[in-house]
Amino acid sequence: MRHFTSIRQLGDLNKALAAAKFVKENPFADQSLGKNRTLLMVFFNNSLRTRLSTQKAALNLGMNVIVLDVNQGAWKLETERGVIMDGDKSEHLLEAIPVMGAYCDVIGVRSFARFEKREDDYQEVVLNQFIKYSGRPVFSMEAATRHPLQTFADLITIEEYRKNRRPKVVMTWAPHPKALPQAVPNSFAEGLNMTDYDFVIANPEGYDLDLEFVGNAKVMHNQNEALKGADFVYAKNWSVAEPSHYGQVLNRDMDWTVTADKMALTNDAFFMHCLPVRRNMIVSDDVIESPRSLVIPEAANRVVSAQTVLKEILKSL
Ligand code: AN0
Ligand code: CP
Repeated sequence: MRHFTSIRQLGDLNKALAAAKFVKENPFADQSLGKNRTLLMVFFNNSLRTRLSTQKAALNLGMNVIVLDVNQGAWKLETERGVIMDGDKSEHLLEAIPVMGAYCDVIGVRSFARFEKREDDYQEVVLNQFIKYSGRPVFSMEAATRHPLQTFADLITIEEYRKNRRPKVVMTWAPHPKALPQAVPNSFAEGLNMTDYDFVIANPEGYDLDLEFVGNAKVMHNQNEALKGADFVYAKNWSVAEPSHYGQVLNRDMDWTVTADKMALTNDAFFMHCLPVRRNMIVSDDVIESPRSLVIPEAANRVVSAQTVLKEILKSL
């Protein structure tokens, strides 16, 4: 594997889960693989988990790590070609990317949806420029439409906790005060479509995800119905995906918050969320603090997912 921008690039999911299990049980088995190799992590947006877990994963593989927060201390970057640069942006991404590539062997990029033009977001303009101009393997640390390292960690977590071969997994929309990208739910749906689990997406009318990601999932607009018999409840907010209201917040219905009453409808389900989460908007205090909440082991598995992917990329160098 050279670039990693979608969970589909893992290929055979069972093999990838087995590789992840090996990495989790033997975190220092490949300490020489990354010797004298440098990872550059470029953040256009904030991060806690991705920043720390990916750095830890790289250190476990013996790599050196450089982190660049583009909005803190670097030059403001223009991303559009053809613009007369007479504004506040001092440097163009088209120079900055190959320069970054000159200082490292592998690049991780976090660049969220900007909600300016849906086309630009859904064509992953920024991430693809890194692939085209850096000359290095590039992996996504959450881009405009996908968050594959998160999805891989989610799939590893479900694999560890599932009690039956075909668990019912319900991804439910939940309210949030600000517009959030569709990257996490798109990517989770893409990943669940690689399994044969019973996969249901629950969201209010107007919040359906792009069909490219929904795949074979059953989409329901009644959360209570969807939750019945669930083994895993995966909560997430996202803004409107459809072109006519792209990136807007049309619904803040607190009846979609995942509470103990909602969890009582399930088959004693585990609760999952990628974090960061707003308590008592997305999920109530008692649910996230309950013994059925997997949010901490799920976050811990981010090291495993990043290390498994980085290991494959290093092997391709
Ligand atoms: C981001 C999102 O929803 O995509 C990152 C999640 C990993 N969340 C926020 O911006 C709060
Ligand atoms: N889940 C996740 O990617 O968290 P961060 O935004 O803190 O990296």
